[in-house]
Amino acid sequence: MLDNEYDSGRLFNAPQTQTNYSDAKRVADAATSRQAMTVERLAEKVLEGSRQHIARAITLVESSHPDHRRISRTLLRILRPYAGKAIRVGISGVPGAGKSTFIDAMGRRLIDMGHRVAVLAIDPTSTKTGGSILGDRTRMGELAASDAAFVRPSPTSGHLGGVARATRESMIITEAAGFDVTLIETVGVGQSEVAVAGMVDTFLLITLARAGDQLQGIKRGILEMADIITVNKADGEHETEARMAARDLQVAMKLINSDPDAPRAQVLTSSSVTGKGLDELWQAIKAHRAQLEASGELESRRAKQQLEWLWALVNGELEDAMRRSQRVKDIAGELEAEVVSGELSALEASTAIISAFAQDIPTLIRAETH
Ligand SMILES: Nc1nc2c(ncn2[C@@H]2O[C@H](COP(=O)(O)OP(=O)(O)O)[C@@H](O)[C@H]2O)c(=O)[nH]1
Ligand SMILES: [Mg+2]
Repeated sequence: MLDNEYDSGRLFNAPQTQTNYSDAKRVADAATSRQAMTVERLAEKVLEGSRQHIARAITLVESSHPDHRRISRTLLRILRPYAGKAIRVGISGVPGAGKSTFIDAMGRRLIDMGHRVAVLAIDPTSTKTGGSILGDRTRMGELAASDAAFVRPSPTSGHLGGVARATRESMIITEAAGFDVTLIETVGVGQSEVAVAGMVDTFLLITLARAGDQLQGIKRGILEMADIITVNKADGEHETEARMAARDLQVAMKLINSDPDAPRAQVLTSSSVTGKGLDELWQAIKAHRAQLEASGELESRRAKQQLEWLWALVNGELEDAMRRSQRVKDIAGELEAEVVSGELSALEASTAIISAFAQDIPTLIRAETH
């Protein structure tokens, strides 16, 4: 089965070209500080649950270097049959809603119950701010210290497509390594939610009661995606307020969904500080998963996710190839100017760009199709 020179070759050879400096450097650093090993050996170590090798495998799938992508594909092909059994939960909510604190509190609870918890993130903004990673490190300190948890900050390789791919593939790795709950935190600003919804079984929205926060800043689309909603920080003087907000939101959910037959999201309250409501929330997540399994929807949901993912990959690859195309680069500036001045219609210009791109395709996509 493993017939490719890269498959049985050694990992982390120095990249010949550095298409993405930071990615290439990370893996190259890994090469100098660690012994090279074959992809089969790496997969074995991941399956044994070696934390060091799980981290190394994730670094590999985060890389966008074509050589690393090829090795990643082999690694994932070996690991995929061992993945897929975990409970996958996406966690969304506006910044400050308490996602990271919740994951820390819930994660520790799940570990006490005997689960092994992987925490991943999709945060395409983390490249710019770096803030959320630092925040998560301190907020999830206790959880991260546990042997039964694996906490990995969002990859910072740039655009959402790349970040989402890395997170999805990291999930295969942690699941194959025996982590039976995957919690994926997202930033709560839109597109990354869609990406997370495309890879989890249960989508949990964390919201707040105060000052109309529960609807402000949350796009209707995100509410529609939610399987479960919790009004968080239901503690101290805000507990009653949170309960009332949850009741209102439960009523509002009836009106929000554009599909009247779609199951309505359950609305609960929770506090990561007192721990109140966390058990109920986990029960709701488990019940949702059980219902998906019983109705056969889990399989169809995951199949649909795979198909959406397939076309996202095709689109992403085409877009990347388009950006690399020299022929497109050569004519784009002039065409843009002509469209702006009115000499050329956008339709004519797009035809010219696509024709130029079509001539370049055979060389641009070669690396991905062997
Ligand atoms: N009172 C209260 N504060 C909380 C709770 N959860 C989080 N916080 C606080 O809210 C702030 C934002 O939390 P964080 O987990 O970083 O939010 P995130 O941006 O959604 O990940 C922090 O100061 C937390 O200490 C909670 O359940 N109750
Ligand atoms: Mg956070």
